[in-house]
Amino acid sequence: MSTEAGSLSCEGMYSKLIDDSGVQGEEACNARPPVFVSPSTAGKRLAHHGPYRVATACLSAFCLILLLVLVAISVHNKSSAAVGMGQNSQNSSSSPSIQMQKACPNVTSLIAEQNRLEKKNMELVEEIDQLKAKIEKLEATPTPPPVQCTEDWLYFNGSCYFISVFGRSWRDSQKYCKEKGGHLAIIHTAEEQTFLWNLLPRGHWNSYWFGISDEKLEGDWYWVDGTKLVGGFWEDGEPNNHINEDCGYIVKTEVLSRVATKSWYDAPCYMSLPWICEKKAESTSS
Ligand SMILES: [Ca+2]
Ligand SMILES: [Ca+2]
Repeated sequence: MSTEAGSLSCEGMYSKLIDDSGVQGEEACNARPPVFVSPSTAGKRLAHHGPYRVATACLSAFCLILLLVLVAISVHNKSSAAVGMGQNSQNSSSSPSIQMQKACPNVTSLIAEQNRLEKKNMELVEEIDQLKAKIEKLEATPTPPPVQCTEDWLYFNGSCYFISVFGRSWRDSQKYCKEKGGHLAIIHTAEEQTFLWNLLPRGHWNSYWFGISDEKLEGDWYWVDGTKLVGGFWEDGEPNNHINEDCGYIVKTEVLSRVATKSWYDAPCYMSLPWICEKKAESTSS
């Protein structure tokens, strides 16, 4: 009985020693007489110390969780910073090269365009110089006064020409032209010959006196201004003086193969033919 009572006393005491120092357990059990602690008293003591323990445990757990959260945030921030720095460093290292790669084609095309524009500019400068030289040459050349022809007279290269629609003898034709201030046409160039030829209408044998004759000496053809004929635009086989033909005329037929530079014939001067007058074009300033 005494042993069981001692055990019970020690159990009650151990319950008490949970709150007190554990060192005192054995000594108290051996040195002091066993003291009975009622369950109500022990419950009061436990109720008195329990909330502190729970609060301490909760506070510790909370602190631990908070510490873990802080550590996690710190680690995350460091990782993000490291990644950001890595990206920045990568961007900073790759951006110039990428930009260079993108910029290089543009630079090449710009250089090519610049070269093209410089070449074009040189051509334009050269053209401007040529135009300036032409302008200086034109300004140095005296401008002929403007000329005009009276009604029914047509202008070509400083002369006015009249083509009649009725016929007269060669001599009367020359008289008509002199009365108008001119003479029968004197034709020195192929251009002048072609100009007059183009004015003439086509016909079976359309014939027009012009200012040439060999009345003074057969075979020696002279213009009405007294100058000797050089060359001429005779048809093949003309002049042939076939029936004492001493005056020259131009023929334009309907044969399209005929040409202006082979259209002169000689005929008797008394024949009645239309004629071509020529006179110097008048200046409008006079
Ligand atoms: Ca003749
Ligand atoms: Ca003839």
